[in-house]
Amino acid sequence: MRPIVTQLPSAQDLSDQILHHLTHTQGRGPEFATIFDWRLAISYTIRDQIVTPWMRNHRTSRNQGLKRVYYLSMEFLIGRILGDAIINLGLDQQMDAALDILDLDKQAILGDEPDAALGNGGLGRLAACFMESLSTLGVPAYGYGIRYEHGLFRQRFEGGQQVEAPEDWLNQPHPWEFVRVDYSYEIGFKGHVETVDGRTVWHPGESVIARAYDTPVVGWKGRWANTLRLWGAQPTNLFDLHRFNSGDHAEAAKPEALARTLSRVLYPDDTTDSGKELRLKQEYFLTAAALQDILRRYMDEHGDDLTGLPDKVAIQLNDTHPAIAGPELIRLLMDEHGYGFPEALQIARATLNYTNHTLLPEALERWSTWLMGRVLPRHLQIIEMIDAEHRTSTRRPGHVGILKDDQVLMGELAFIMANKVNGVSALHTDLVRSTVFYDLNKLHGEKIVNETNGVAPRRWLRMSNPPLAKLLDATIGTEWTGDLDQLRLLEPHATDPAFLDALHAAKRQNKVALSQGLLADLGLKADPDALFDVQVKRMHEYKRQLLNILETIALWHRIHESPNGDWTPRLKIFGGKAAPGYWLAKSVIHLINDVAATINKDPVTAKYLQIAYPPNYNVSMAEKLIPAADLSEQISTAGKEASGTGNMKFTMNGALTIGTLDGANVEIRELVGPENFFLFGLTAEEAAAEKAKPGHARAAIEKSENMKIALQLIAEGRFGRAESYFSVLDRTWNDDPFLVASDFDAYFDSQRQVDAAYRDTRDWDRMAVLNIARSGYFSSDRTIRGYMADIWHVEPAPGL
Ligand code: Z16
Repeated sequence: MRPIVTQLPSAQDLSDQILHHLTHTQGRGPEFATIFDWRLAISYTIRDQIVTPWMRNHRTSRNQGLKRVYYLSMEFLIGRILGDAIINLGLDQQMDAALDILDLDKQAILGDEPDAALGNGGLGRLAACFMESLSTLGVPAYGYGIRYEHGLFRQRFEGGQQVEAPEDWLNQPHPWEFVRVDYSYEIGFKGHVETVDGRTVWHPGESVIARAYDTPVVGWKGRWANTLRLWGAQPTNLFDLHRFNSGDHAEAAKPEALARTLSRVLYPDDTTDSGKELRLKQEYFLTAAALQDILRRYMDEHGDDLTGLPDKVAIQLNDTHPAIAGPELIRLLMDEHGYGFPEALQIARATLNYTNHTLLPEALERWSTWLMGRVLPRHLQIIEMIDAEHRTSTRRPGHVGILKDDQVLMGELAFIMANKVNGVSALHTDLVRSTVFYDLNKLHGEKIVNETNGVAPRRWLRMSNPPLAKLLDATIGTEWTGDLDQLRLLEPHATDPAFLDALHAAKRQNKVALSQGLLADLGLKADPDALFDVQVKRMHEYKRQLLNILETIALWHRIHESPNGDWTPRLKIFGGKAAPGYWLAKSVIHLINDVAATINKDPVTAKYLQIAYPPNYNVSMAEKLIPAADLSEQISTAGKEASGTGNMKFTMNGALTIGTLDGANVEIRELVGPENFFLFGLTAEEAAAEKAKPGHARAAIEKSENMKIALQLIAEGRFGRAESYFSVLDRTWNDDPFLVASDFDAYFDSQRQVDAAYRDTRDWDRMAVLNIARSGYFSSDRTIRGYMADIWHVEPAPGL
């Protein structure tokens, strides 16, 4: 294979192309063009460049009959595309020059793009990073998801409380997608099952069309691009003219109504199962469309014999959400292609794999057999067959299975149907083996493997942190972008004063930029030399934003006691959304905002302590906050956070971590060195034991002066009416399932060590260098190589 030489366009070429698209695609002359018109013209220009590696993929993969990876996910949290595509194509300098020629402001153009927020948090963003790494590594792959018209809701605060508004990213042309009217599949629901001449036929009672919308995802250096194929629902027949004419207008519109709701909105629950019929339909819609597409492509390329499927197809189920893939693949093999059950089962099992992302019981999907039987009657039959086969083959009747108490356990289904099952960090995988899948692990120990998460360094370092990227390029060359282990080359510079000064300056530049944003958006005057302490993630009790805000209150109180003390100035930054029905998480948001309002206007503590909670945390905001952070808050109750991926982004960008031994924090700490990490709190084992002690919360609060003070100030109404947070206070005193009280003093003390460490700027910066230098392991390129070797058994395309 010839090495890939890509001809990069010059600045002049780009500016010509942009003007061409502005006039011919966008239909606007430059003198009338808005920012939006220019952004579209620029996006089409960049998209043109991606088409080359995209076609290379299609030709090579098909002509050479390569094995492909299929990543099935209900969420892809992409964020903005343009900036990332420019970086990956290596066109940043040329584009800057082109924009100079056209006299356009790059930040304004990039900032005009709405986030594609088709995900809740970590799981969706992981899928997006994986798509990018699959392209960077040149692995033939498709991502399959749903083209939600409305992504994750937008968050506002009113009186300090979260208010949700619909997100509307498709209310304007989306320049990155190609609609494929020729790839449309009918998806059935409900109806009844019939057996004719020994062959089972499902007659769905209703159906929709899944239509493909393709977005190319380009990898580093523009060598390869894969497809993210999102399904949009279309009505099977636009409407029933006959019914309409006879006056039954509502009945005539029914098929359209189902189609319009199916891909309308992303469920906003992070790590909780909503259990709604529409959600089950969405899951089946994605899965059934993907499997039809996969089988069609396989038969096009390799003929009708589907026994060879596992040699050419590896399917990854992102959590249990697409776990109906097991029964659906068996159904297609049996009912549509005539295979017997044992053979269908064997083919499906050799093709499917399952990633577990949580141990929280409320997140493990279960569907009542009643609902499953009504929405997917044929699938319920097949689930019963899989369950029966599992119980007989393991010769432990009555033992662990898929059907239990009239419910279908989707975790068990996914496990039993998978060739490999993986956890997402070393600790999490151990806990998967010893807790949720304890019994299944005893039966199939070889199935479970670990693949510690990672993040894409192109987006999360090169694109989002230009000052640091520039310094890295100047110090260790540019190869780190595609080979993050090369960050190791920084280690010798950890003792070089000139380098430490430069690193400090890069961080400060990001902090100044963020401060300007906070001033404009929140009216908050931040001191760029204060310690920027950041906790950004979904609001959830187990993530313990409550611990953070209680510590803030206690600190505020202590500063008041000795206002002339030697305090280390700090800006506490929070960001994150609560699921709309999660009342406790919402009252923590309310509390943080009320505490911020009080503390920020306190002249006594003003120079030492401020709080910022910008609303509507999303991928674009993360790209601004993470590079400006000094301290990364990773303080979940040990054993609850499966991995975390924000933790990795902070480390890579030179923030130090204050954290518990949870998820990937464990591996981060080992790699960066325990002396460069602020550890506190109970271990997963200790936490489980502590929780089992009756009265643990009250006992721990009584022992902690600082915690008592914080709770008392809230109860006194110092931040707002105490009734607003009654449920939070009550739960903390009487139940405290996530052990805020038990870990409080350890956290408070650890924060004081942070204060002291930050005052030694040289040494802090030295630790920051070591964090960056040792973070290479957390590239999603490394993660994907792990999946390739342990799970998928695929190779990059020849020459890549
Ligand atoms: C999610 O974001 C995660 C788990 C889950 O079951 C559902 C959703 Cl929407 C997260 C985990 O909480 C986090 O620890 C992990 O890093 C992330 O998935 C990616 O694995």
